[in-house]
Amino acid sequence: MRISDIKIFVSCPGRNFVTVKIETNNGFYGLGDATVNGRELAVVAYLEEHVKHCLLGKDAHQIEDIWQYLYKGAYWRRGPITMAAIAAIDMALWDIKGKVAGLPVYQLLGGKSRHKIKTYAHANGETIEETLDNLGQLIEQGFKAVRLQCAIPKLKSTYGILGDKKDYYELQSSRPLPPEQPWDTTKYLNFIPTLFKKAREQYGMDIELVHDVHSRLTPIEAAKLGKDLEPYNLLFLEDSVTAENQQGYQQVRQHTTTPLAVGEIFNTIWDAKELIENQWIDYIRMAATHGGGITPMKKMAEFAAIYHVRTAPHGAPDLSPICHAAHAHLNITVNNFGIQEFIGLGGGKLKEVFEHPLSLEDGHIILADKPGLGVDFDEEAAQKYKYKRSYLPVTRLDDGTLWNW
Ligand code: GCO
Ligand code: MG
Repeated sequence: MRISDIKIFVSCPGRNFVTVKIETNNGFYGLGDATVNGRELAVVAYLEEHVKHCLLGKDAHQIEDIWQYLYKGAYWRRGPITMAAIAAIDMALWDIKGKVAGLPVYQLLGGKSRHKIKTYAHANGETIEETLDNLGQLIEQGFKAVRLQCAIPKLKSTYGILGDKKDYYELQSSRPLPPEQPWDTTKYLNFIPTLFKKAREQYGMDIELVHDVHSRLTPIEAAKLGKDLEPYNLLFLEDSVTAENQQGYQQVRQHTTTPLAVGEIFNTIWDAKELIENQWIDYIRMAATHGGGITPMKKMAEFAAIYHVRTAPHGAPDLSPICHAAHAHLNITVNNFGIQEFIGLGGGKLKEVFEHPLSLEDGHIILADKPGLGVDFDEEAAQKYKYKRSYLPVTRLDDGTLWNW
């Protein structure tokens, strides 16, 4: 079974997605997600100019060898653009293998370890009251875990808050340049424990709670926040510190029993190696699209299992339904699955373009049995929604210093 064509689509059904379709000479096709939010066309160029031509004519069954060929064979390893391109090829090849076998991908990965996938939803708001009202609604809908983000009083805007935007908070396509947002660590650290205190007072201890710091703190500040949040028993504190220097997490870990999660921008297992083998974290959040595909995600989960680290894949809406489906197949099979971030199944334009096998029941994702990944992509519908240049925001301190967004 030979790779006969590789097509790359860029569309914007609500937000930009890069979709890869691999076709074979015996009539099969597979789909992959190559979206890097705000840098989409760089991945397209990598795929068009440097990947596609190397793969035409290759045996589509050779998933491991093709992965190594693209990773080791380029000499230039790692990086978000390269790894998203490799990821999309890898997902598409697993999709094809599943279709050829007539089996869902999770069967090829080892079968089911569970029958449903626990998720955490997002509650956010301009005030504590609004955030907690939203939390209450999610509890009523059946969610067992919820992430809380609330606007910081006296800061003009805060990460994770919708504000007056109708679309999800990171889609900035109406603006030509990255929007700038302010940051103030003191105001933030003084405020967040109150949000969680009130959440526990109102809803008790059973609902599992998450918070995303979005890499705004230094290790010792994160350690303090972790300690301050201990009475409110978080499921995990996400991205409390940037992780280029993995040792930063050692410092956070030494001071607090609040569980720690990190990894949504990681590209390979090497980004998490020290974090995992030193047991400085509890959840690894790598995504199939940004972490090089299904092949390395399975290896990473097995490596993490040895060190009591569970998986909690990134689930933002800038990952396409193909990536969400890939996560579902991994989540259903790996023994050390923890939880899946969940921000909706996508309606409207997204539904017109992508058909997927996921549904939500009582705060859990249910994965329908379909051959391959179970996703379909409507090329004609996708063409209606043209790519729009779009950027993530940047953050500055009061004196103008550039900070982590
Ligand atoms: C999350 C993430 C996202 C990212 C986004 C960037 O935990 O879901 O932090 O919200 O900011 O995916 O493109
Ligand atoms: Mg995050």
